[in-house]
Amino acid sequence: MQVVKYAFQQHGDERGQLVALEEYRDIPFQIRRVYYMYATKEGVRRGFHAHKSLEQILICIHGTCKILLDSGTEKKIVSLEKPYEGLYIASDMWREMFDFSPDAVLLVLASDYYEEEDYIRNYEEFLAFVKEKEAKTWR
Ligand code: T46
Repeated sequence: MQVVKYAFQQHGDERGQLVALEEYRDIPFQIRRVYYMYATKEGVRRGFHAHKSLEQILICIHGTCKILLDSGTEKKIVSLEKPYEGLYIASDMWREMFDFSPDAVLLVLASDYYEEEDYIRNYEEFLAFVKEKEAKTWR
């Protein structure tokens, strides 16, 4: 499994840092939605789903958190600890977010609007979805 983690360009000067993100330049898709989570309670684990077509970039702009990526055959844990780092998550990837520091703000750039129908919330369904997609690729 290939983990795609971006290190965005930082425009730093004596005043501090600034990061600018432009669609199709820094972000590989059209940004249709931005959301963020904060004040995550200690010990909470979020996510537990994949998507049928949504692509996203996760940026922990303050504090730290960890992301479990599960392709159906392989799992990897990625730490997000810097406000200039972005983790790309393809649609057909099971994800769980955990170990949020109390001050963590996790910002997400998404390729599409919120649509509940795009979610795969059942792990067995996710495995079947991945298998079917792979079979189509080889057909
Ligand atoms: C994902 C991970 C990284 C909305 O109304 N609009 C939105 O755009 C989103 C993202 C959520 N919601 C509502 C739906 C739920 O009632 O907010 C509530 C919490 O959403 P959810 O339980 O899906 O949150 P997470 O943290 O489990 O997952 C979210 C995204 O939903 C998901 O796409 O990949 O963050």
